[in-house]
Amino acid sequence: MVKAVCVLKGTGNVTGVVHFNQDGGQVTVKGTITGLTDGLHGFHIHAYGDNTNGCVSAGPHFNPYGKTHGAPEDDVRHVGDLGNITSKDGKADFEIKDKMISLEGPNNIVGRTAVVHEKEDDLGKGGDNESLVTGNAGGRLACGVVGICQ
Ligand SMILES: [Cu+2]
Ligand SMILES: [Zn+2]
Repeated sequence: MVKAVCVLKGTGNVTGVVHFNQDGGQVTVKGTITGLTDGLHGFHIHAYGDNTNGCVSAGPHFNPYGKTHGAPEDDVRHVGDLGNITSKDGKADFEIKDKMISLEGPNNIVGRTAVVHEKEDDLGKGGDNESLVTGNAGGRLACGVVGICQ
């Protein structure tokens, strides 16, 4: 089984660790992120493993097929669209099972950046142009490059 991990950091007090385990055509994404305001926060894989100028250097959502932004369960979505995570009492414990991201092949997210956002991702249903690009999820609070582990 291929496994990867990502440590998220930013300029504020949001930090976290996210594990990715591939099992056949599905990847389980399991993580804990602390320091978020309570409620929903967009969580995506962005295209580049570059954090030289902070999380903004990671570029747009990972989108190898040139689709518009969507929900994880949509056929039309960016590969990197993992939806929202929910924080409660300053802590987000989450588990996402996704059939589009992969730890190998064309949809490989290894070497790319996981980002948690300031606001809720509207999943492409916000009715404006930005919704179809970023889901209006706002600023990038913390991020980290996804790397292979044992
Ligand atoms: Cu994002
Ligand atoms: Zn997207």
